[in-house]
Amino acid sequence: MSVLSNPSLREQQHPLIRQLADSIESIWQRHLDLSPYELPAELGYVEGRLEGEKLVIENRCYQTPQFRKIHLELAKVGNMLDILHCVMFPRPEYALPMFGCDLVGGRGQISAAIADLSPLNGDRILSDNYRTPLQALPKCEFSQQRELPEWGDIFSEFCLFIRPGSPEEETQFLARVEQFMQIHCTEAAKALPVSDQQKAEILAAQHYYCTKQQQNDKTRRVLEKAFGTDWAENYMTSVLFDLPTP
Ligand code: BLA
Repeated sequence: MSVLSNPSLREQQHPLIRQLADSIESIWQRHLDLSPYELPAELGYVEGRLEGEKLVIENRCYQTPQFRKIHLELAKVGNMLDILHCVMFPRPEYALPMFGCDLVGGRGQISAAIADLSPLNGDRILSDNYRTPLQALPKCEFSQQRELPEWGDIFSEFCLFIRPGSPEEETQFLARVEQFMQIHCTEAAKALPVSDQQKAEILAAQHYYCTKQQQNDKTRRVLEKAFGTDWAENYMTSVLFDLPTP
């Protein structure tokens, strides 16, 4: 069962999160050949408590011919924290980057909006079929750029990490994520399987990416406080950033 068929959580989220979730799903439905993806048991819909507030997590997950897993997660902690998390994990047979997006907000304000198409090759630079259309996108202007954490060496030169300063900047961020996603779906549709050697390199790069994301202490702390250390470790390594198997 798809847990987000109950739209209640989405309707309670910050408008930017709601709009981005709707937009991501409609692009997926339009461009990709979606099949169900089973998350580990009991982890599709989760409830916990954090500092007296209810924490709710709703996951929607698919696979496609080019992606082993595409994951959209919405989470809400009372009125304190609204979260959108989205990752598209390519199958290692295809030389595609990792799309990732995280929106974190609370009390009406988004504090962190991040989106990237992160390279998954040895030299960690996007290939020209991505760089060319990404460079051709209209320039973005955001008043508050944010600094990437230490583990953020996985992100590309096109990574956006901002705190939106106005409704206009929120709209601009939304448009940019839609552009990333359009480029990505177009390229994924054209992708051909790679050699065994390149596949091994892609697998190693996916491991590196996931291992770095697992070091995000801000995500981990929210999950630990609500569900405990072991649960948080299991969730981060089996739902949010599971390593691909050869
Ligand atoms: C930051 N992520 C955060 C923050 C919180 C979370 C509370 C701090 C916000 C701020 O500094 O303003 C929490 N994010 C979560 C939780 C989940 C989540 C609980 O997804 C899921 C249940 N994170 C990702 C992906 C990317 C990402 C896919 O999941 C990027 C593609 C990035 N989140 C990311 C980065 C930061 C962040 C770079 C800032 C980290 C820092 O400043 O140390």
